[in-house]
Amino acid sequence: MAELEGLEFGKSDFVLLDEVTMEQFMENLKLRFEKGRIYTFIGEVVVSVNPYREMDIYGKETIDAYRGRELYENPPHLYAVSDAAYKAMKRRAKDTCIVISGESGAGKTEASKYIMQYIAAITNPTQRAEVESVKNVLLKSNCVLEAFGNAKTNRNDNSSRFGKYMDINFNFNGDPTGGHINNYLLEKSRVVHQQDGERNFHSFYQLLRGGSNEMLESFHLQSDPAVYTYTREGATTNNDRTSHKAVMSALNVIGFSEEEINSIYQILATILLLGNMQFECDGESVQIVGLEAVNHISELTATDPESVSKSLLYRTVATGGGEVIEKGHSEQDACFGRDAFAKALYERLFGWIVSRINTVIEVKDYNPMLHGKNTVIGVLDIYGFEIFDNNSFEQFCINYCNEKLQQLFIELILRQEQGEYQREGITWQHIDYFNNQIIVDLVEQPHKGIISILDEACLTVGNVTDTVCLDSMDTKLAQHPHYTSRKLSPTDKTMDFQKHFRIRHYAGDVTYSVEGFLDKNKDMLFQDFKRLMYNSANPVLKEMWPDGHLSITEVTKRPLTAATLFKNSIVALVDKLACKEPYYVRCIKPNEMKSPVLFDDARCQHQVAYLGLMENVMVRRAGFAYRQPYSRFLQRYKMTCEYTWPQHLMASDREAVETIVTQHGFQDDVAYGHTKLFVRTPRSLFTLEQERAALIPILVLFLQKVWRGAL
Ligand code: AOV
Ligand code: MG
Repeated sequence: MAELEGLEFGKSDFVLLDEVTMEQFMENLKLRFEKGRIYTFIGEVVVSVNPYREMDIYGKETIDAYRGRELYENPPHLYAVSDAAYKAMKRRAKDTCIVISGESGAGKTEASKYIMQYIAAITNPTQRAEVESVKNVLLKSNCVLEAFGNAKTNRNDNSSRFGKYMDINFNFNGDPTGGHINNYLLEKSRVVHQQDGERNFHSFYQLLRGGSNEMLESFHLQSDPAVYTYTREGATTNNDRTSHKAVMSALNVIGFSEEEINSIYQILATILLLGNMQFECDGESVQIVGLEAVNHISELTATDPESVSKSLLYRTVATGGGEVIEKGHSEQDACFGRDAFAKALYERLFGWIVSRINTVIEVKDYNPMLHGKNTVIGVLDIYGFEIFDNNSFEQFCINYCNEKLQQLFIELILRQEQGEYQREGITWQHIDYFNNQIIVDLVEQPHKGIISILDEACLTVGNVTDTVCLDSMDTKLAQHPHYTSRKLSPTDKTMDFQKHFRIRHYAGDVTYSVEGFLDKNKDMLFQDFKRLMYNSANPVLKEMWPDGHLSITEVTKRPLTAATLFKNSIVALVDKLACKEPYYVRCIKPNEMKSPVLFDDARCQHQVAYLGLMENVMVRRAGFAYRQPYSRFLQRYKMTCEYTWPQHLMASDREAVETIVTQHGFQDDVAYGHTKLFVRTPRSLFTLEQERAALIPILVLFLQKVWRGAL
């Protein structure tokens, strides 16, 4: 409980509020934001408000102030929670994780970078070269992943369009020995289409703006993004040029070879050229307009030009009789195939970059018998809850993921509290709060949930359209309290009767347009493209397409759908997090204008409500707002009691603590655990803190006199 700042900055821990009301909560949050105090605790949880300006609070001095200190010894900060996670890992050999949540633009990715920088700064004091190199790669990986996985959206200029969970491994010394990155569902539809005002992934603009003339020339590219269909919507910025340099240098530091780096950019160029490819029908068959692009693509992908055109114009199919035939595309199919190919190229490139980084950072030669337990700190930075004007399959997946994380938050915060009371032999008082399991079930329940209904529609042979699938959802889910069926609300003006359904998420209502859901869920890519890439003479490209060796007759098994794959990966992620000791950073976006001075009360209150922060405070206070090991309590407050200052003569620290508590008259407000003192209301502690603060100057004077020999 950090009461080290003056009260003019508000309460640094929400458990210290006089009363737990939304009004007081918001007043405190706003005051702190206005005073430049962007972090506030709820016990061990850090609530962060995006400052939208550079803050001078991340430098070396601040790092030194937090290093090795207890949570309540300093004002609230990301560093405090990072240090707590690090200490738990080092002292108690606990695997820990830091889960960062909040809506799009709330500051999650920035927070995750500060956390990693802090961990890098406090480890490896002896500067061992191999540890330094691991740290360097971990830090540099952010730059590369952001270039390829982030984009400008209408909510955030640098929005993460993929989820990232990074494990950092530590040896018994507490120094990083390696790590592993898991990435989740890259929003690949962005490669071929962006909403108004948004951009494609940064990497494209960085290449066009930052790539050298020779590079662009050899890739047959022009530097203006407006020339390319896939990048036409967004403009380049000066930032793109500097970022390109930084990304190139990061790729080098991580250990990508020149050939690999070149291949990465050749793939980006291929995608841009593909996007401009047009088809025309001469009455009988479909043709590619202008064969120059085909030659350029074949050169960039090290494939032969005939195979490139063939895979764009035909697909190989196996007939019922086992015969293999080539079927010409319609113009529409050719466009669909081209876009699917471009998206898949990018997705595989991204996946390959992540796995390539993983091979560099994976822990090598670790022998637990020799080196002790290998512990980890996991950092989760995943896309936040999204409500756009037009919400599609991607928002559906992203918001489902946020439901799962909210569910985990509820479980862990409760479980952690309960566990602590049990361990310490103290009775626990139950607090009720909204459990979003019902929404999680709506999405993921077998047979009845939305994902199952989508999958069923994708597996059905015949012409099942998005609207037919929506009919099925409406019928099956009409009664669900968190699903709004069109059939029950035909007069609702905000919902297009043909296309939309609505989910009441824990964070608010979101109306989804079902258009494109089935295609995105099926995520179909003709085998011909896979084979084309597998046959590339470029080993880097070939490596990304191992499944290309299958012939059409061998491709019998239906692949899992995109939604099911995503669900499985999120379930695995939640399992991974659940077995670690969790630390939380809850990010709040103060306004929609990216303004450093505007605190939009209604928007903030909404976030506080749906993040469950009020309940979080209540849980902390209901039982006991504050707990501390006896020895530590004694060290801090022994000066406030004549029987304990400077040394107590009692049988145990616990007895000494009992004496202090009784002398200050709040014995009815505490419980004595096996190793810790539990205090119900913060007010009691506040009295002690004030008394301590008043005594310190007297004590200093006293000590000065002793030193000078005046006493
Ligand atoms: P997000 O990760 O939560 O959104 P970011 O971390 O990208 O959000 O933050 C959005 C922007 O807010 C950044 O680009 C910075 O300009 C600013 N910002 C955030 N935190 C800080 C800070 N501590 N100090 C200064 N500026 C900050 V998303 O990835 O869209 O869900 O998918
Ligand atoms: Mg982000």
